[in-house]
Amino acid sequence: MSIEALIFDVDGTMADTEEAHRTAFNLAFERFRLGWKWSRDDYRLLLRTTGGKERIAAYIGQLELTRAERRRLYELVPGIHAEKTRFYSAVVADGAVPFRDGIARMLDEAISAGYRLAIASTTTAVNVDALLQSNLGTHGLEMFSVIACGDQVRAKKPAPDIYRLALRHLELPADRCIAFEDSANGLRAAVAAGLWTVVTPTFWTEGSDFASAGLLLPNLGDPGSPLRGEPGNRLRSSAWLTLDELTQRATPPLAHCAVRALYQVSP
Ligand code: XBP
Ligand code: MG
Repeated sequence: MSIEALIFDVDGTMADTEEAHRTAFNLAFERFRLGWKWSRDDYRLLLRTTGGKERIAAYIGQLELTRAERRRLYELVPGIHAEKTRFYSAVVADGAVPFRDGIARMLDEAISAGYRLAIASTTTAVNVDALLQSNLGTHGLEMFSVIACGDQVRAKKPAPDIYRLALRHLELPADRCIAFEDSANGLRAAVAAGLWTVVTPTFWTEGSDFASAGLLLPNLGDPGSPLRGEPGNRLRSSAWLTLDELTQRATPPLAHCAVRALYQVSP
């Protein structure tokens, strides 16, 4: 099967965004005078819940509160999250959050080779727009055939729904696509949707269970920022992940497919 599309997660994968998210959450909590402040350690644990609204609700769920107070706070979640999104998207729109090493290069290589690009993210749509436009320019969104994100699906990662939605809009089977992720939740979602997945963890997700990843790297690397110990440690051809090596790795060897097909044909 030949690869036809690359599907990117956003937060942590395309850019290391979670410190900006954490800061935006804390600014929103201040604005609502809640007395909450998420430390880096708090946030690393809270990131196990995907989706900002769901993360705030999970935090409220673990506080010692009266039933009435808990209900009052739950009702505030959409407003708190909207304020957080205003803070976050403004910071990103100002260009404060650059793409990770290798992302811009991989996008360009894929487009030049005639592959289609897609997004499958848990984050809010306005955040995706801000990040793509600040890093790729006003036409940045046009590089992507499909942008599946945020509340377009009810069940967020690790559920496969957002990846299945992206595949449906691409009108491609999973084995014609490759996913890029940074977290255990994201990897589980992509693998459950049948996708071969490259994982590039960040500080917020390193040390998680990435056993089902097709390839695990610190980042995609670039000629200007080669990966230490490559080629040889994990990569075969260069000190950065090239589109050629990526697609060779994601496509099982033809012989293997042929033998398997023969086996399935013969009774
Ligand atoms: C990561 C998430 C998001 C962000 C915060 O999304 O789980 O919730 O942490 O963004 P992904 P929102 O890795 O799938 O891109 O507050 O907009 O949810
Ligand atoms: Mg992510």
